Amino acid sequence: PIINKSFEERAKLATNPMASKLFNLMSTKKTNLAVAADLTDKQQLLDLAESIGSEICVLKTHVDIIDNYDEEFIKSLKSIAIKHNFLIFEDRKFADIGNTVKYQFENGVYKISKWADMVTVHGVAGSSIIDGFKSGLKENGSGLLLLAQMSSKGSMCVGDYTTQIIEMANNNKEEVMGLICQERLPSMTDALVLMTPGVQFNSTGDAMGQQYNTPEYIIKEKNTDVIIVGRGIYQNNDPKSVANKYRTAAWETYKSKF
Ligand code: 5FU
Repeated sequence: PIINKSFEERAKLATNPMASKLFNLMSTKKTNLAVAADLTDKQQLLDLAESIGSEICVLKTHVDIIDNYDEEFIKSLKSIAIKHNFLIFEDRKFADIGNTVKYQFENGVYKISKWADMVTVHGVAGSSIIDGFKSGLKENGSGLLLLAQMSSKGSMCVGDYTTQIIEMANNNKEEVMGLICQERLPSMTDALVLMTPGVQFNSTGDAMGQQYNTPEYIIKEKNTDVIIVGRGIYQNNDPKSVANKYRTAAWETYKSKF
């Protein structure tokens, strides 16, 4: 059986600085809810961040879906993140060779390395992709989240591939802060933060392959650390109060494991 350690204890085991920061933040703020803020208008996204900021540990962005993006948006988001004490996660899903992802991380319109506390990375190109992040990660002590599994129907991140991604994480302890996964597997160490998308109370999926589980099922039965909720929160007409419901469900389930 898996013996659970608290987020506070795991902050001390973490080898990436952002993993340690996130474990401590969850422990003190008492929330393991991340919100996927998939809005295409910058003001709507900032309004959402302001309204739910007190409930979350992490706000996840897809910066390239914002129609009216500008650098002011990042400044505003940063100040809301500081005010409400949450981290910013850009779900870029980098997947190219090391030399290219270095440019994609540090350059271009978004200059993600300047503001993201964490970013997602696919391991399909092999572990040398991590070399492309080394300089950029040092700018802010940020962390990588490797995609070990996906929530979507027919995902090919399964089996031996998943096993090799976990190995990649264990072999790159300074850069990798955690995994995106659907379940805790025995080889996933306590130093890694396990984050799970595909979470909603009242739906089992969408028309484009997304599959949902409840917060309780993910935290208790699948034993991961953080739930990532998108449409379940931002499409509700009272995002703040529904965010509080997800927060409470995820936090109470986490606490019930001790
Ligand atoms: F890595 C993954 C994954 O396996 N499934 C996901 O759904 C990432 N996601 C992201 O989580 C996806 O890009 C969305 O931003 C979010 C889920 O949003 P939803 O509205 O809760 O379905």
